[in-house]
Amino acid sequence: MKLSLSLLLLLATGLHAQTPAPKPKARPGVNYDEAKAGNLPLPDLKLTTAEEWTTTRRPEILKLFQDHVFGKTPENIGTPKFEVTATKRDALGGLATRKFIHISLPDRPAWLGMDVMLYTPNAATGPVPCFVGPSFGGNHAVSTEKDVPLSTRWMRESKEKHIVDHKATEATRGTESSRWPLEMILKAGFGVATFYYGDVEGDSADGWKTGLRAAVSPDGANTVWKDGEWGAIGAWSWGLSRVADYLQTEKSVDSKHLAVIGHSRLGKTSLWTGAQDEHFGIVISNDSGEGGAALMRRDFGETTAIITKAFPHWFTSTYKSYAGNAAACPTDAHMLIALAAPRPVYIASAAEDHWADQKGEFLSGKHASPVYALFGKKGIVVDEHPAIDTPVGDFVGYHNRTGKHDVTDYDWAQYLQFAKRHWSK
Ligand code: GTR
Repeated sequence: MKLSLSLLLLLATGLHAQTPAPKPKARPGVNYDEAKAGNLPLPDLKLTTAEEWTTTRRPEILKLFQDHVFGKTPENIGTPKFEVTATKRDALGGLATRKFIHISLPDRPAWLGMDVMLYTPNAATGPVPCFVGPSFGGNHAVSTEKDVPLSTRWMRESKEKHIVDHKATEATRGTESSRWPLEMILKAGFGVATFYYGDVEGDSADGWKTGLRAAVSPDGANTVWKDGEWGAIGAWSWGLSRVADYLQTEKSVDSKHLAVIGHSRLGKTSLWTGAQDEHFGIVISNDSGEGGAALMRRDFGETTAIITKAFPHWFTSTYKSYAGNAAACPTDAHMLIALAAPRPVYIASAAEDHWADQKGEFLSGKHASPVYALFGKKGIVVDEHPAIDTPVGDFVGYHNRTGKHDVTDYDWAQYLQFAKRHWSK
């Protein structure tokens, strides 16, 4: 008894805070030395008043991200059509109602559309707040329910994930379920709407040719992408916004309380979605790293040069001109975070995920915080990168969780708490 009491005390006084930070594994050509990360001045947010921010500065910064990073989402894409294709009232052993919604563009038949899977808790007495996020593996990978249709779309080849000849197999069922703890989310009183990001377009250099971007471009698969035109992240973001559109019509969901969430490349997508679409009242970036929450002016882990070489299709073509020359780019990640303001935004890192530059992810939230102050809201008020497993911040939340690049129950526990805190105000 004595022992467990003192253990409890130790925990309460911050045993976690003493967890030593894991060391990064050396990688040729990649800097993991904090002393060499550099300290370039960030582009000035040029803050005056909340009103001026909303009417002038925010639109200016949004345009900078369109021109230099993600590209502009075309305005003439057409009106989406929403069809509820299946409803199951006793999903997950009676815990939830599960719906599938097919979203298509009748004027753009070359695009095959996207299949959204929506779970809402049956215990709810009214419309519920809802997390909206794309998945890497498809609805059948998010859910463990055997009657979820297996995605038939192109997927990135992966032995480990049982993707064979670029197709999902039965063995891929549930493989992403640890990242989507449905029971935990539903029991907390939230809904979940998700879809396979590859429904919008495949995540490969040529994915756009058979996806949304070719289908909506007059030149189709012959399009030559010009500077400032959208990349794959822009297309995936467009998909997220169409889910938000559908949810405006969904009675079981409180459409005023939607949180956009994404991990890694989909965390970059989540931030860009939150920046463009104010239907999302909370924006969550899980381990989004370079091109997401990590400051590009820091040379630590992945850099602009590395990401634009490996994944040029994610961004607008201009972005690669900042490879090795981040200082010339008129944006940095603190501005991407600030585009969510005054809406709450949460940034998560993982202690072993040095590739994503945890400190750079923290600093973007920290340096976005003055925008929240304009609105009389507190962002991140601590100055130092917090200890592992120590969430900080009010309207800008941040934590650096024990473990690797992933989404875990710990991450979700913080997101659920964060959403409850802000939405019960
Ligand atoms: C990596 C990429 C990261 C991150 C990650 C992911 O290969 O370098 O920027 O996006 O993929 O999405 O899993």
